[in-house]
Amino acid sequence: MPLKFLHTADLHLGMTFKNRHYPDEVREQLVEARFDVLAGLVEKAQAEQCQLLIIAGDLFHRANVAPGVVERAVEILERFQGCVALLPGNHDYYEPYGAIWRVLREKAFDGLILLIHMQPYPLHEYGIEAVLYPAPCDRKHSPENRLDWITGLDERPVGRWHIGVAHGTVRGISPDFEKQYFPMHEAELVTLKMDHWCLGHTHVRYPDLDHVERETFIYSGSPEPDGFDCRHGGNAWVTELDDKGHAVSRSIKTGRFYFCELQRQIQSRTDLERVHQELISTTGVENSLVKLKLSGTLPEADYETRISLYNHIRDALLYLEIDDSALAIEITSEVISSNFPEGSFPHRLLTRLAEKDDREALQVAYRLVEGVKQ
Ligand SMILES: [Mn+2]
Repeated sequence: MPLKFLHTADLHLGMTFKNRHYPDEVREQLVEARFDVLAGLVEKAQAEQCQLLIIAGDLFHRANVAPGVVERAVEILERFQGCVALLPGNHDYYEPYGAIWRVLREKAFDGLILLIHMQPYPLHEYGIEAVLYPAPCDRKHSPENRLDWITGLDERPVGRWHIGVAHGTVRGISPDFEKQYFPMHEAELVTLKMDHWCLGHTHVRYPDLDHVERETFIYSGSPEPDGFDCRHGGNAWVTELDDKGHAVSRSIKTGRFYFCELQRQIQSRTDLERVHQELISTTGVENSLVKLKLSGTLPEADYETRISLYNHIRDALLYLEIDDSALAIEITSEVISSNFPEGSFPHRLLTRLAEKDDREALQVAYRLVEGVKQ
């Protein structure tokens, strides 16, 4: 019988989303979504009949997250009728007397395995013929990973499957310019001869495919997007290891919210309405958080009333941030005449550019003379 497990990481429970000016009700939804996705993962693992649920670090956002957050997580995880293996990541790193790990030890249920020590964790007593080899984080940053103990191991416990669980970056795959996130090398992971490596830290799945086979390591990515640098719908892996130790992983969609950044150039109210149409025809628009950058021009009257159009777009979305600093009033002969006396240098210059229909030069020149006027 193959071994089947669900692999996730980077849920960041306890994240408060105070980094942006989200309205309170949006912020609350983002906070709650992290607990909901954990509950969803447990349900999916159950429905897929997984024997094991592996969380490869950063289940919690901070090492000093409120005890209530940890208790809620345990209550959700306890619903899973298999084993839960939990690795400390660099956000929820292991400290023997740290809030998270103290509460977890106190509230632990049978089947919750805290991968806190650099030692093999055989799962035979849970009816699983696998051995887990963790690389637990014990601080926020480290230039060295926690894999050495595996190399130095004299003998491995008997087991049909040997699975590594690590949190940190892999050179060339996840950005770590200052080499402070427990950096690993793919070659190192290969040398350690595991049947499979479940990694956490990078919030985007790797490989970015729906189906992968016999990869040395895979990152689950975050199951629920948490910001504008996380442009996917949230994923997790359901992995099967066959009797020969060959791994096949299937990506499952897990998230609710979707963050996206758009840039649009507009020249009329119709163009802006088209952006609105484009957004509302996207599925899941009500759960979308959008950063929209507008450039181009609008006729004066539309420019003056653009905010009501923005609000119209905003109503369809969960959250909208608009940057229209590159959007300007369209310069027409009326605009020129109402701002500059006829015969003046600016009037003559702008009128000539308007006649040549050189929109870009006209906008630049208008901005310049307006600047001088002030
Ligand atoms: Mn991390």
